[in-house]
Amino acid sequence: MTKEPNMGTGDKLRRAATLIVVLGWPGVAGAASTITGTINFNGTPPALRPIAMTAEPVCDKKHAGGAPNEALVLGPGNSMGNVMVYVSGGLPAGKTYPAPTTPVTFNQDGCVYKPHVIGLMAGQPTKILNSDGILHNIHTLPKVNAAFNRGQPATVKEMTTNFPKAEGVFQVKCDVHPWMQAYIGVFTHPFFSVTAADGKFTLSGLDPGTYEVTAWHERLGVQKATVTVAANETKTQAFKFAVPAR
Ligand SMILES: [Cu+2]
Repeated sequence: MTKEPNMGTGDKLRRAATLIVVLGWPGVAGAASTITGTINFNGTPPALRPIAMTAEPVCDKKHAGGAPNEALVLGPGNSMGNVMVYVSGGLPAGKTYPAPTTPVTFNQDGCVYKPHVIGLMAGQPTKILNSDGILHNIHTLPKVNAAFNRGQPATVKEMTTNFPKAEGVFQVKCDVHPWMQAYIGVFTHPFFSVTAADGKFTLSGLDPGTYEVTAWHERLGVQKATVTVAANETKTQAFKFAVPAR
């Protein structure tokens, strides 16, 4: 047994600092690589009709001219929104990533789920809001996690749940309003990103390594790429989706 003789706090701190410099700080130093890029639609996009909500006047009133169909959201140059981009392979074995305690929130507003595509971490609290003042029924259709199927009457503004297990993207629907659909992906790591209409995604804080990156779209399927990043490097990876040939 060794005892440190007469080691003051300052000495201990200096020694600890030296050890950190020498040994590195596992899990922090080195995890500074980034994969970024843009998702685009290739070809002539189909015209999607707005969603008719006349069956629910409260919601219909919130959408002058009909609610946009979010199954295909395009930006300038046919950049694509609502694509879930995530690391699907290659993370360091045994490394774990704590789930945030900050809840992910999704709202039912104008009989539309906001956001339409949601990425969250396993165990992360999830808040379900009802801004419509009418009955909705949230019904998740997972394969791994337990299904959540609960009515949310006008009086209940907020419910909370969580999805304890990692699972690829699954659908959420409303049993009252058949046009209401959203999609949830549950991850055990924070390397996922849902594109806005500008199609841009960023996966940052990665260790150097070779990763499989998946881009998922509700109608146009899945694209995969293999991307290698060195320490502190940023690599760009584009994805293009098209309507599959018949
Ligand atoms: Cu509803």
